[in-house]
Amino acid sequence: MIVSTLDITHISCAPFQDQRPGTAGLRKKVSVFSQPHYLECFVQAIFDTLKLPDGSRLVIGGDGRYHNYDAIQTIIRIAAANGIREVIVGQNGLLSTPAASLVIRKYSAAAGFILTASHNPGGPDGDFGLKFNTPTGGQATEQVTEAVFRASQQLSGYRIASLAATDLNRIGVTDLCGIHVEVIDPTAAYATLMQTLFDFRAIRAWLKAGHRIRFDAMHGVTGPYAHRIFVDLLGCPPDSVLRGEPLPDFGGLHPDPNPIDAAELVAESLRPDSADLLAASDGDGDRNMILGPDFFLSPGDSVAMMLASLPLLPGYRGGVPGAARSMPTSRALDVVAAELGIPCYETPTGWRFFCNLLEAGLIGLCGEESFGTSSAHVREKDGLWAVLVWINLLAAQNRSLKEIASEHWRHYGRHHFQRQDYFTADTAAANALVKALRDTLPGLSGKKIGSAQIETADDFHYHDPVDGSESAHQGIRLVFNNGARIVYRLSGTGTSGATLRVYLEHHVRDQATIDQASAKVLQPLGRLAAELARISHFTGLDAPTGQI
Ligand code: VG1
Ligand code: CO
Repeated sequence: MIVSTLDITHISCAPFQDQRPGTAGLRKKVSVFSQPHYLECFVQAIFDTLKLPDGSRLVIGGDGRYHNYDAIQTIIRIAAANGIREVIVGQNGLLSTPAASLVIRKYSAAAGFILTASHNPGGPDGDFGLKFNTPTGGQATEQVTEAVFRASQQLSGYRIASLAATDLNRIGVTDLCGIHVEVIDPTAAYATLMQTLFDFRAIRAWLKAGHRIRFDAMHGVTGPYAHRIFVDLLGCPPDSVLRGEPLPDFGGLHPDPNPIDAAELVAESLRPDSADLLAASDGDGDRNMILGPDFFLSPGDSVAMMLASLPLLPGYRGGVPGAARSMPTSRALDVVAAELGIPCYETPTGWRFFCNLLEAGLIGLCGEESFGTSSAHVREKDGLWAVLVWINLLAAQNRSLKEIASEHWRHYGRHHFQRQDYFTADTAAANALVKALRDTLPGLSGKKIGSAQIETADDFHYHDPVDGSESAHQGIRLVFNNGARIVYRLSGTGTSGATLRVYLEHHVRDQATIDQASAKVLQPLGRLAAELARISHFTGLDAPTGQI
């Protein structure tokens, strides 16, 4: 009998100094990630930090972007050299971010690697990314990613096993020199879970009655999931799924579900024959955009309205113990939570901050303004889950999305919300702006501006109620006494330059202002935000470079 043993080589190389993970993993241009030793070193730094026991099980999958396939082969080789003995990987290297979270939990894996730069463009000139998740299925905490960064800066090399390439296209089990590699159907466990959370029978009946949905997968990872769930299980016609084939360059598009990058879907929603629900998801399937006929549902409203209607969904009949939103997300959720008498937590931007709260059972629903929503069913935000929530809510209530929203606003008031982005190639200028703004905070507190007064002016500091960890400088908040709020922070997901995000919000209760367009209501606040931060002075920009 021939027993093949693992052939492990130690490769020496100089450490990289730029491997600090951002809001959600390490994101760099493909050209950076694919340079010799770069990915290998980052993965080695993760193993050095996590110190997983020998024989551990690992989950690997990605959004299918350029470099996905090769990177998976490299990660398997480094993992094998670092004691991993079982690898679970999605067929064709695909796993949506929420499905990966689920698979990690289901298979009790010691860790998971998710290869994605989310909504960032792909292809040889695009972006690549890698994030790693813990056995809970959630992203590693800020403390762990910082420890990985420190380890990466001191690395003297990495260990790699010589293994034949794994055939990722065929579902099944292979033994590679004692490493058990299982290629799984990426949609199976996820589709099964969704059927336990939602009333598929009611949705099928609603669809049979002539209602229609349109889902734009934007050539990201959700295409196969959408086909399985919407077409195979719910009986929607196949053309309900647009751009359903995952492509390495996302067809040259930004796989970002927002009204600008998914403009085609918005145009469809304005046509007289619009579907009843139109939705899109991003490259890795954790974001969602929800539209109805002639109606755009803002993400902050979406999570608030979900909380108000949760008991209509089979998986959530008993409600949730609490809810949470990232700090810049509109406070629409707080108003609903207050009425329900449950706590609403405010966390820094990035899904990883929700994970402790979810794991401790303190919350059961959470969301971000950046088109992210999810519940305790996984430890990542979940695009298709959010779409199913809305399809189920429409089927259960037999009212249009617009009608549901109008009624919600009549009861709770409306939180007009907008995010303005200012991109500058000059990172130093963006940092100087934030520093100057921080320095003006003491003088802004209590300041009268027109008929309103600034009640709070601070730099958001988070104290995690579960593990007691502290996260400082998470965004500058100006809270006014008239229901308005301005938040400023720098993006942590870009791969070049800097993006200043300015979040504008105004809670209004009178029907006339409720009915106005958010862009109009928030125009004066946007001007004020630009003035207070002296955006033009620091960046030379007189208007946002992007607006959602
Ligand atoms: C952005 C969003 C944030 C989101 C993050 C990851 O981060 O603002 O809310 O969690 O992207 O989303 P930033 O630092 O650029 O503002 V995804 O879909 O990339 O995993
Ligand atoms: Co994403």
